[in-house]
Amino acid sequence: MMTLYSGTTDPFSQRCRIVLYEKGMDFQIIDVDVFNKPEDLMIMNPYNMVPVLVERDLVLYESNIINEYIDERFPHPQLMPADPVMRARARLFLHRFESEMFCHIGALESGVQKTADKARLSVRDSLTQIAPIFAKQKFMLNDEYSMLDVAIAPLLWRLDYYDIQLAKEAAPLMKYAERLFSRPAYIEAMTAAEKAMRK
Ligand SMILES: N[C@@H](CCC(=O)N[C@@H](CS)C(=O)NCC(=O)O)C(=O)O
Repeated sequence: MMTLYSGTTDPFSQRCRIVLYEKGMDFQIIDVDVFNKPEDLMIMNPYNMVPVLVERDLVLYESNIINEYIDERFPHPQLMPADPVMRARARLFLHRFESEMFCHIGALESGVQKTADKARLSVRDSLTQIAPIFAKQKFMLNDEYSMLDVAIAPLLWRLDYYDIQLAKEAAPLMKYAERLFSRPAYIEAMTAAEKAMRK
């Protein structure tokens, strides 16, 4: 059975919880207090961060790497596209999410006003840029739910929590976000602390 070491408010861990619930197989989740990390976390992940996935002698870290492994190990429903061209496009999107948006999570959570304000503007601009996609299609890659939707959902959930305000042009993005938030696996994968982030 797979075991996920997961932070209860951590957007990266939430990504992995979503995939585990989408797959509907047996797994165990161990909640990690990121302010009081267990000593063995450093042994499992040299960066001493969550999420970490353990399955027998396999130990993985990095949310997107964990999620691709779960997707290949339990192929139904498949979250990475089967077609190599679409798969490559999906990986490029995942890379861009990290370098344009998720790289700002630390700053948004830093409690340092100036740093957080700069991060808010960058995230807002990146999200505004992708908003028009949803006037044409249901999900990030096409009309099918995919790993890209999993990867971005935790950030969309935290927009109010991070005090990121989007302009009116981003309305299609928020409609899309509601579609993601209403999925049964999304709801099941949320911790109590995450539920409390958004009214
Ligand atoms: N790129 C990593 C990021 C993981 C990450 O930032 N984890 C944070 C979550 S709060 C963490 O464990 N921080 C603990 C620390 O920095 O001490 C991923 O995708 O898994």
